[in-house]
Amino acid sequence: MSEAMPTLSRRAFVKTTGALGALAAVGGAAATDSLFGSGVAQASADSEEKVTWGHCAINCPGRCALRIHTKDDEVVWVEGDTSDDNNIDDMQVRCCLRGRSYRRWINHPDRLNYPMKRVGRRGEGKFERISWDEAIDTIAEKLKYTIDTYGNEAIYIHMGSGTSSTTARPYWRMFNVLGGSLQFYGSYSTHQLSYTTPFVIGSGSGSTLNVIDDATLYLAFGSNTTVTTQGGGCGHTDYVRMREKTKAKIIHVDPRLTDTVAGHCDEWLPINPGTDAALIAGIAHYLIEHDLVDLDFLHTYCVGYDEETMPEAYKGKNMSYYAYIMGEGYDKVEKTPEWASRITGIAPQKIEELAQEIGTTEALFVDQGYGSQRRSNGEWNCWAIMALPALVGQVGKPGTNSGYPHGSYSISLTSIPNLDNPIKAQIPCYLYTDAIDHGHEMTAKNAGVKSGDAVKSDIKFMFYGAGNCLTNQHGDINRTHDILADESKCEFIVCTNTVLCDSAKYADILLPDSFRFEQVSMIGTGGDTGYMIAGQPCTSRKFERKDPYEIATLISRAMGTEEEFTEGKTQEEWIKELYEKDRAKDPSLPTYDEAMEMGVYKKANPKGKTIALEAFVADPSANPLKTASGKIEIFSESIEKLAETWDLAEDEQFHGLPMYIPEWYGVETTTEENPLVLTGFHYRGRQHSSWGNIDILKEANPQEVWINPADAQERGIASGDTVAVTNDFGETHLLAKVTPRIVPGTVAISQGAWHEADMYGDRVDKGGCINTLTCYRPSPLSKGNPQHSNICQVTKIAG
Ligand SMILES: Nc1nc2c(c(=O)[nH]1)N[C@H]1C(S)=C(S)[C@@H](COP(=O)(O)OP(=O)(O)OC[C@H]3O[C@@H](n4cnc5c(=O)[nH]c(N)nc54)[C@H](O)[C@@H]3O)O[C@H]1N2
Ligand SMILES: Nc1nc2c(c(=O)[nH]1)N[C@H]1C(S)=C(S)[C@@H](COP(=O)(O)OP(=O)(O)OC[C@H]3O[C@@H](n4cnc5c(=O)[nH]c(N)nc54)[C@H](O)[C@@H]3O)O[C@H]1N2
Ligand code: SF4
Ligand SMILES: [Mo]
Repeated sequence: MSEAMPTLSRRAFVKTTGALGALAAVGGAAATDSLFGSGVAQASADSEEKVTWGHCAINCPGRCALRIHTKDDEVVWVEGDTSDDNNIDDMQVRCCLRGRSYRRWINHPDRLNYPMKRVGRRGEGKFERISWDEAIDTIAEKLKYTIDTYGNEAIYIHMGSGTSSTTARPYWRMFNVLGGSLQFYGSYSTHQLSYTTPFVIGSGSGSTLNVIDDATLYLAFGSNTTVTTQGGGCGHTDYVRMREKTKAKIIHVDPRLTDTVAGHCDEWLPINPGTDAALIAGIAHYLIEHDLVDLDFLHTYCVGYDEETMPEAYKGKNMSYYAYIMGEGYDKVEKTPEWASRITGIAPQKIEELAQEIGTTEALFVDQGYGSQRRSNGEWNCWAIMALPALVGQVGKPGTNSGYPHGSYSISLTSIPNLDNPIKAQIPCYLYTDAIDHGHEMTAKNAGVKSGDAVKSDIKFMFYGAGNCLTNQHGDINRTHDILADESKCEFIVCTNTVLCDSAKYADILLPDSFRFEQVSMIGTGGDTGYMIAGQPCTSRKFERKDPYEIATLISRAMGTEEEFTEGKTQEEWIKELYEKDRAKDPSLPTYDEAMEMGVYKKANPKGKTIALEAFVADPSANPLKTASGKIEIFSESIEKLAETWDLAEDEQFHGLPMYIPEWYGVETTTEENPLVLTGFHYRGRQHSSWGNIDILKEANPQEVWINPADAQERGIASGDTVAVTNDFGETHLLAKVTPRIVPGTVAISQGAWHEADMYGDRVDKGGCINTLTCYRPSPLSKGNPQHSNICQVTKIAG
C-alpha cells in the first residue's frame, strides 16, 4: 500500500500551488486506494487537487505542518512542509510517518461520526447513535443535577493530550463560566520533574540544543531525542544537526540502546532503571576524592553542598550532600563507585573514568529526558541530574546546561482565556481515580492537594476531551476499571474523541470531534528555531462531527451561559483576535491573512543560542533564581520540611537531598514471583495510543517486550515468540524481542499500545498495553505517576 502520489515531483508540485487553497491541475494518475471509513472516492485522472495547510495537534513537540491534498472533498494524501519560503536554517517543518498517515486515521472504520449514548456496561464499548439535541440535553441535565447536588467541585476535566492549538481546549472556560471545576496540577509527562525543579533551580530552564556546538562533553540521562522529538522543526532535526557539528563526546545513559544512541553517539552507558541518583552519587564521591568539585562555584551559587552552605537551621547535623556522599550523612554509607556499581550495574572503573571526564572536560552539557523521572523515585533522579553540573561549575557558560531537559525557542501564541476558576483545590494529575473513589478524604498532607486543605467532594461528573488517560494511559488499568465501572462513584462521563479508544468505552455520552486540520487552527512552537502554523479546513464537515468550540458553545447554550462563553465570537473570530494581540506584542509576525497563506512561519532565536541560567551565573545577586534561597539548591529546606510534616508510609521516607532511594518496584525490590524489572518507553510507531490502530504503522512497529538474551535463554524465549508478561496487577500478551540492546534483568515495553481485554471476563490484555501492569501508587514527594517503575515475570506462550 502506498500513498497516492501525483506524477509531478513533490517539490515541483509545491511550487505550482503556492497560496492557500490554490487549485492546481495535476496530470497523470493520482489514483487513491479507497480502503477506509468514509470511502475515499476514486478520483478521475484529471480531476483537480486542492492543497490546504494544517498542523498535527497530538501531544508531540513537533506540531508539524501538514499539507493536505484533497480531491472531490476527500483527503487523498498528506505530506509535510516542503516550502523554501521564509527559509531559516534550512528548516522545513516536515512531519514524521505518523503525520503522513493521517489519511488512514481520518477515514478509519474506528472514526466517530455521530453522537452516541452507552447501552452496555462501562468499558464494554456498546453504544447507540443519538441526535446532537439528545446528547446536549442529557449533558446539560446531568450537569445541572451535579452542581445542585454536589457543587462544582464534583466536576472534573482530566488530562488528555490529544489535541492542541490556541482554541482546541475550550472546556475549562466553559466550566469556569458555570462556577468552575476541580483542578489538577502536573502531568503524566513531567510530574516529578516539574514538581521538583522550582525547589532546585526555580523555573525550568534548559539550554537550546545548538549550545552543544560549544561543548566538549554531552551527557544525557533518560533521553531519546530522535524518537521522542521527531519532526522537521524540533529536537530530532536539531539533535542530528548538533551531532554532526559538535566536537563534544556524546554519551547516553539509558537501560536501552535507543535509536538515538544507535545513530552515531560515542557511547551508550547501560544503567539499571531507577538508579541515576546512585550513579551520580558515585561520580560525586570520585570528584570529591580527586579535588575535582568546583568549590568556588558551589559556595557562590549553591546551597547545601557542604556545611558552609547549609541553611542555618540545618548546620552541624551532617545533612549536607557532602556528608551524604562521604558516609557521614543520615545512612552513614559511603557512596563509592563500588557502592554505585552494585546498584547501577555499571563497572566501578567505568564510573571513575566518567567522573574523571566530567571533572576535567572544558564545557559539559548535562541533559535529561523525562524517562528517569517518570519513576517511583523520579524526583531524586531528576534532582541529582540537575546537581551534577553544579558540582563541577559547568553552568551558565558557553557549551553548558543546567541539567534540566534541553530547551527550545518557541513562538508562543495566546490561547482562548480559561477565565478564573472559582474552585481552587488542585489534585495531582495522577490521583484522579482517588478523587473519584475518596476525593473528600484527600488533603495537602496525605495526597499533595494544593491551594486548599482538602477536596470537598468526590468527582461525580467527568468531561473528557481528546485523551486516553482514563484507562489506557493511566496506571493499573484493572484497578481503574473497577472504579470507573461503579456508576455510583463517578455518575456521569462525557468523552469527545475521533475514535473509540479504550477510555471512550467508559463514556456515558460519546461525542465525535474534528481534527484541527478539519477546522481553522493556529499553533506556535519551536526547537532551536521558533515556528508557527496556520491552517484551514481541508474538507467540508463530514457526518455529524463538530469541533470543540462548537461543542462547548452548544453545552453553554443549554446551560444559559452562551454569551459569557463565546463573548459573541465564532472560533475563527477568536483565533484572529488572539493572534492580533500576539502581533501587537511582536510586530514582526506576519498578518493573519499572510500567516494563513504561508502555512508555516519561522522565526530565528534572536539570541542565536539560549544558555540556561546565564544571567544568574553572570550576576547572582541581580538575577537570583526563583528558589527559596535564590540559589541552586542541592539541599532543600522546603523539601526537608515536607518530609517532616507530611503523612508518609514507612517506605516513603525522603530527605531534602538528591539522594538515591531504592524503588518500590525496582532493581533492589524484585521478588521470586516477579524477578525482572519492567520499564517503559515512548515508541516510534505511535504518539502514546494515538495511531495505535493504524495497520501499516503497527506492522512496521510491532508491539514487543525487549528482553536480554541471558534472560530469554533462561525462559526458552526466542525473538518473535508470543509471551505473557505478568505481575500482581495483571497480564498482557505480546511478542518477544530478544536483544542485547537492553540491560540484563530488565525488560522494556513501549507505552501506548491499545488495551484489548474483556474487562467483564478474564481481563487478559492481548494488545501488549503496559498499563495492565503498572501501579497506581504515586511517588511520595510529587504524587506523580511512576509508570516506568515495575517488576514482572515473562513466560513463553507460543513460538
Ligand atoms: N514517537 C513518540 N514521541 C513522543 C511520544 C510518543 O509517545 N511517541 N510522547 C511525547 C510525550 S507526551 C512525552 S512526555 C515525551 C516523553 O519523553 P521521555 O519521557 O523522555 O521518553 P521515554 O521514552 O519515556 O524515556 C526516555 C528514555 O529514558 C529511558 N529510561 C527509562 N527509565 C530510565 C532511568 O531510570 N534512567 C535512565 N537513565 N533512563 C531511563 C528510556 O529507556 C527511554 O529511552 O515524548 C514525546 N514524544
Ligand atoms: N505506562 C505509561 N503510561 C503513560 C506514559 C508512559 O510513559 N508509560 N506516558 C504518559 C504521558 S507522558 C502522556 S502525555 C500520556 C498521554 O496520554 P493521552 O493524553 O491519553 O494521549 P493519547 O494516548 O495520544 O490519546 C489522545 C487521544 O486523543 C484523541 N484525539 C486525537 N485528535 C483529537 C481531536 O482532534 N479531538 C479529540 N477530541 N480527540 C482527539 C486520540 O484519538 C486519542 O484517543 O500518557 C501517559 N501514560
Ligand atoms: S507525530 Fe509529532 S513528529 Fe509526527 S507529524 Fe505529528 S507533530 Fe510531527
Ligand atoms: Mo507526555
